[in-house]
Amino acid sequence: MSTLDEILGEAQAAFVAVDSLPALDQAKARFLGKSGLVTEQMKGLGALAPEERKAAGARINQVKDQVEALLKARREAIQVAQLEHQLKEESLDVTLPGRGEAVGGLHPVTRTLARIEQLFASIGFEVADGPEVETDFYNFTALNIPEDHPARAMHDTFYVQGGQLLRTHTSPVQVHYMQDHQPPIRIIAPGRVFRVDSDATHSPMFHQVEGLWVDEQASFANLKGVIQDFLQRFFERDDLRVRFRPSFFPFTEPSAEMDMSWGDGWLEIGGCGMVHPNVFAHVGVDPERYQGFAFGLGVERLAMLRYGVDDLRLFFENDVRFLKQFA
Ligand code: 2U9
Repeated sequence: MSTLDEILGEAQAAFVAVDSLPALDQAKARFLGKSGLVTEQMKGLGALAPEERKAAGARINQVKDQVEALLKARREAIQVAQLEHQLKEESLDVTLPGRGEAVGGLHPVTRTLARIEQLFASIGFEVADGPEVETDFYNFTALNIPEDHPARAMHDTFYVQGGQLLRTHTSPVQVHYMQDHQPPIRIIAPGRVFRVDSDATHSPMFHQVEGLWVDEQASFANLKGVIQDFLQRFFERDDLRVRFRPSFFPFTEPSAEMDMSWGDGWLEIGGCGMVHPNVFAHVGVDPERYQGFAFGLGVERLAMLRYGVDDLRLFFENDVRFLKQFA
């Protein structure tokens, strides 16, 4: 009898000593397994006298039931402890402060384009756009650029398969527009342009905004007024002045470089001129009835001057330390 009591005590101690279900199963085998301590007691019954067997068997079964009850209780206790541990590990403190929203911002070139569009819209210009992959006709021929002009060469223009090219200016937009619309025309054409050129002051992709005004009367004086109004408002300087220097472009005649006053000196800011009659002829506008002026501005250049950026490449490197200054 004392052996059975010892076995019960040992089982109790063994079950309390483990804290995982696999370890508990191992402990169970020591008592209830094929050669476990309780099972061995059962096997020993055969050696007893027949009259003793019944009472001894009943006693062993009683201990076996008690061992199983201890086992069940311990199993439940381990499961409860494991669940509590898991809940604690996975707990979520809903009172902690949030991480905050990472707010993006517009690229400085995008902001500059929006500002340009808004200022021209306020004086009646519509915004027009067109394809970036163009044909030779829209990018060159219609603009009176001769066959042997260097701009057409492979070292200046990106040609793509099928003989098309990446537009080198936004002028093709105005060509399309004049084919589709009758004067009066007042549009700006902002967008990306592409040239085989890359150094500190040239990027193979940059942005231009060109303007076109076609009507029965549209003079060089009107052109200068539009440009001066735009630049004064863009740079928020009422005293900003504009001067024209004679120049040459195939698509305008006469043509001029545009400078604006900047501190004590002058800065070149774009080009302009009266639309060449050959250009009108290519798009079916009567040059005897209509006249027009056109201009072109570099968007990155305007952005650099407005924000005080000294290297063009900063706009295209996507360094967030640079970009977040404009957010
Ligand atoms: C049509 C007729 C005429 C657009 C013009 C310029 C002069 C010019 C440069 C400014 C800086 C390009 O980005 S830049 O390097 N542009 O100097 N652009 S006149 O003339 C046109 C356009 C379309 C149908």
